[in-house]
Amino acid sequence: MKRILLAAVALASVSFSLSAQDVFEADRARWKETAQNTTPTLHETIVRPVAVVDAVSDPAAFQGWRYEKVGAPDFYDKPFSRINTITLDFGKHYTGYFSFHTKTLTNCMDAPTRFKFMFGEMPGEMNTPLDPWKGGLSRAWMQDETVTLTEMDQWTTIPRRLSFRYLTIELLGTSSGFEFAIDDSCFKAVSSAGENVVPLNPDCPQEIRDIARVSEETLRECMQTSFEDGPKRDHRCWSGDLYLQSLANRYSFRNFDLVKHCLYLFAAYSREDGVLWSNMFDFPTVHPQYGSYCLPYCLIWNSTLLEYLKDTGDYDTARDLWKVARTQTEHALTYVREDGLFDINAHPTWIFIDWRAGLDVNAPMHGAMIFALQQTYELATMLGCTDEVKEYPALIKKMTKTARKAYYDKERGVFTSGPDSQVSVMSQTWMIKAGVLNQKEAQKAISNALASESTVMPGTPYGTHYLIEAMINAGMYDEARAYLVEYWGGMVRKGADTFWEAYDPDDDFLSPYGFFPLNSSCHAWSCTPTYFIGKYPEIFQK
Ligand code: RAM
Repeated sequence: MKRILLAAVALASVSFSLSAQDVFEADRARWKETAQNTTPTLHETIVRPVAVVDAVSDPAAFQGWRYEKVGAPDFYDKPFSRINTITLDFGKHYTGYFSFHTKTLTNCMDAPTRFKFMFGEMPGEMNTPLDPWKGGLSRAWMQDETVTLTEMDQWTTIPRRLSFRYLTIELLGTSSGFEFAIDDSCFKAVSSAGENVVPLNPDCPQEIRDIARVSEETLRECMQTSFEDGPKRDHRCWSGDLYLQSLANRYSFRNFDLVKHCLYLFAAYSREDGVLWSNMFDFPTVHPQYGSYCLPYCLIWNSTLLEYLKDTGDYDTARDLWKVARTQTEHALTYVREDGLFDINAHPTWIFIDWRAGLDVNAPMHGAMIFALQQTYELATMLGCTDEVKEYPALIKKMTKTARKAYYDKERGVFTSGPDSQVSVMSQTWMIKAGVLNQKEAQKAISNALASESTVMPGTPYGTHYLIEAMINAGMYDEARAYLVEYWGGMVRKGADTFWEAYDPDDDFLSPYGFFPLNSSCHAWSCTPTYFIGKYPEIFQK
């Protein structure tokens, strides 16, 4: 990952020096203002713990741990030195700010009092020793905080925004001859989502309702001042996640201003050559993660703009941002060879398709490029500016032909990818999304890929989203429903309140970062059952 990012930084600096001029100079101030003006207000809700729980080590539980309720949270008048350590369950996932109040019970404090707070989304994350640190990302993402009070009888707020369901409070040190209580605690939960305005059919089965509810919770928690990828880790808007969130938003909160806000964030702060960064933060002030450039994410931004236009009919925005969309495909076309093959090595870049280790991205990226050309052409058609992209239809044809020639194994009825002819689900799904196969061939490709033990499976709900979509495109409706119920329903059965960033039904400890407690367990790209269930009621709600 680090190496990839360094390569991306190198590429970024090359492009900066090549493009002497800022291609969007005339637009940036206006775009920034629009991004600013569409920043949503966060709704605040005060919540309190609903139970005291005990951790139970249980090999049958997800990641080996579960919580058992042991009582009500009635510790507020008890001397905390006698409690010492307590775990509170807030009943569901929340994102926001934690405050607690201390009260002197007897005598007075003679030295500071120190606590350790550990906030977590999952029982396994809460109960796995974190040190010595083995994770591939910063240790500081973990939500353990040491707080030292030099005074009692006041409210204290932990400054950092938290994302959790469970909280363990441990007393690390206090003075003798004095007693105090934590006599109140509260959590200010924040989200910009509002209410779900798209109900399910009254006769929708319970297993689908459960999946829809968890999807909606996931999206709600990720809807902050931008569509964040995960409120626990990253705290920013990634273009790939944004696309899927915008689809799920259509069938739930229908907060299209937030989509507009995010589209403008990316546009306003794009690189000087007009290429989009992969992710954006909007606090404390708006900024991209400079150096993080991800080619498929640039392209998928075009699809988000197209879907936004279809949802809202906001032609002004689409016209305003059209040149950004065009820049993304034009830039990506510099990777396409004369013979129509997408060459991932044309320039150093990060091609993210799924977090599954070892996934070969040649074929999926080729499919993603064809799809991007189709979507950008569709956008141009809606905007009446196809003259600017008149070569795209011929290019799509050429790349489709090349896709079949270079990647389709007709004998086996699957796409293969890379020097080892790898068969992966992602190769099939992106080629099907790009329309490279007819329905019958698409059905065969998916069935063949899924039937083989050696097929590289997606390791995330992000990749799995595209598999469900490919199944629907291929007319495999029963299979799509069964897979969705098995995969997302599997998380629900394992105790999910919100859907997880990484999930493999056969490996509860899978992590893209080498250490599962780092995983985000409320992750934007996992919320798309809402989209499928809402868009295809005849498949999913019957
Ligand atoms: C991780 C996050 C995010 C994703 C990127 C590629 O940092 O999971 O959601 O979009 O990877």
